[in-house]
Amino acid sequence: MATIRMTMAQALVKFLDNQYVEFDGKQEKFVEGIFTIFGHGNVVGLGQALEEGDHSIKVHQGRNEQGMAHVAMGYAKQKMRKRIYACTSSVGPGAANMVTAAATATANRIPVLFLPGDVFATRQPDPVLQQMEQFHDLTISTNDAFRAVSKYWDRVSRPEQLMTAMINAMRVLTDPADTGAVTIALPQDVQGEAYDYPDYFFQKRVHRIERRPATAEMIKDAVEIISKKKTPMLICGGGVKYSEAAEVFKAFAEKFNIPFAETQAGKSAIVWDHELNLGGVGETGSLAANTIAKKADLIIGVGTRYTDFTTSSKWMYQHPDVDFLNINVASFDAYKLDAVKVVADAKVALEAIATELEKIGYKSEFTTEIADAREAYIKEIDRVYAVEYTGKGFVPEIADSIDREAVFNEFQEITGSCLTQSKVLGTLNEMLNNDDIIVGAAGSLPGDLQRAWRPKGVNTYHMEYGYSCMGYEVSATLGVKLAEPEKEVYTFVGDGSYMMLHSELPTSIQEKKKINVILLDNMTFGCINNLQMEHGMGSYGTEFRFRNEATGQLDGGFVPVDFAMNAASYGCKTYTVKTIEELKAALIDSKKQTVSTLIDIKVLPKTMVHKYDAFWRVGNAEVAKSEKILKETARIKEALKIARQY
Ligand SMILES: Cc1ncc(C[n+]2csc(CCOP(=O)(O)OP(=O)(O)O)c2C)c(N)n1
Repeated sequence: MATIRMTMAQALVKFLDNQYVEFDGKQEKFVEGIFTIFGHGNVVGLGQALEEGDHSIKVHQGRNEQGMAHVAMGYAKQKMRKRIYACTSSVGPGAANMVTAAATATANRIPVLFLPGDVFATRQPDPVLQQMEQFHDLTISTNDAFRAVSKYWDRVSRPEQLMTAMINAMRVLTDPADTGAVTIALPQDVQGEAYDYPDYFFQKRVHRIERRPATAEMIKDAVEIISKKKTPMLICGGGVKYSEAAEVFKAFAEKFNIPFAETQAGKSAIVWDHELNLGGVGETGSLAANTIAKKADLIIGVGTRYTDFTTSSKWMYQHPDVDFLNINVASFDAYKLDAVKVVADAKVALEAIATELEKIGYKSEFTTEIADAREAYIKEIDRVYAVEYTGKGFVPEIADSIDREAVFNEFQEITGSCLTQSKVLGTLNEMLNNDDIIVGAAGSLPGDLQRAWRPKGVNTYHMEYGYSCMGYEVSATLGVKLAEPEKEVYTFVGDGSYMMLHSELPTSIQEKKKINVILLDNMTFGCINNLQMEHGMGSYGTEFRFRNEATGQLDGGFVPVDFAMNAASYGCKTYTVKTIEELKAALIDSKKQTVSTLIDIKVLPKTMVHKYDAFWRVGNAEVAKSEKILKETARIKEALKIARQY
């Protein structure tokens, strides 16, 4: 047996460089590169191996470990899970910083390889800098926190363990049903230890991403349930994108006259103006999708996790005889909502079901309902996209009953802007090019965008809404840009999320990869402010206000921030926008730039797109001094009578 003597870290790099995936006969290199922030836990081990060369793994420098892992996730998500980045950190805080990102990757089923440095396997110099020391168990390090958020977790305490660890890492990363965060903890001493690795460990490995077929029985069950139904509705989930099944999904919908709604992950698999496309569904659903959803007697969920936003906390699907048919490569998801299950790849399953349905000449019994719903929804989006602040008597789009005029006046005085969020989004939707990509994750924007954004190009809507992690937005946009360098990529981010984390904006300058940040500054954690006020609370702890010496509370004036100045300091071209004309001019100019740009748009709080006959279950107080809160709690209890229980 031929062997190669190298350190564990050198073997890891050589192995990663030889991994490929094959999907529909097409082979691609799997590991594009590695993001790193070096520290004593990885620099002289993995860092040395990377420096030595002899590999084609691109090495990037991050600014914050969570931020760089968001880049990695944005990249893999935009690459439809066919290519990844790894992320390496030092021991301790560097590793801990990546835990949130690992959870985000796992919740969204996106492959990211985490390689945190770890404390000494020998324990001889303990406690090393950044070692926690749990008195009751010395086998625990910070990296054990990844166990809770990883789909596969391992620690390489001896150099030869690397082989099983990495084979299993690849198994999970390339498995469409099981993928997510994979963590391989690398003790800092072991990284530099030598071993005679068998040369076959480094052979080119091609991991086939299989299209799992459905069994004949599953297809029979699916056809049987569909054939009994008159008004079915499809849900296009993220699985449609990852399986590259959009064309087959569209043909299926057309052939059997079945309208389809979208989840956040599935949106833009098919462009908005397809005549059967109802837009987003659920708590943040569109008028069309939420109207049809209530009348649907069968929900055919394709590649969806059925989060509470998609089901409106299991309240949305109200037809008395509604059933669910789930087509999903993961049996975990297929089993949700007591569905008829097709545990299979979306594309091959839809093709097989279509063949059988055609034989029996199936068609839904929808006549004009789909076109009517779409017409009303298009008119409604046109309306909200045109809403302007009219001063006294202005009815905010959100939470009609809440009078915020005093706040609006105060906001206007400080910022000089009375732009509404919905009109800003309308202008952006009109002005961005068809293949420009938008990226988002948390705040009011994902909801507004799912209700009203009209994607004109395929896979141009990139939303992380499985974990809705504030701080994903800007950094993931760099990942999307790395995945699609020819396209303009736009972050849609609130001021709260921007302030939480935008660490890889300077990295975009360093890498000379232009990204565009569209920042909507309402000086508020806006969506949470809406949430509390809609549920009977006051505005409490969610606006960015100075501490008021008189009251001792955070109810002083707004705390303004000049975000344009902030981004300019990194080298971005920036703009501050207070009118629609300024927004249009900034967008036109930003397209001409070669460096990253940031447009700081001051928008009135509470001028988002409101919800469309939806419900979201939150745990409201059953005991409260406020009558309003008790009324809301009663409303929730009433709504729960309709919600399905599992
Ligand atoms: C890391 C993280 N912390 C907290 C939350 C809870 N949360 C969701 S949205 C939000 C406020 C977002 O505010 P901003 O970015 O200003 O957007 P807006 O709602 O005003 O549009 C908060 C605190 C979260 N999703 N992620």
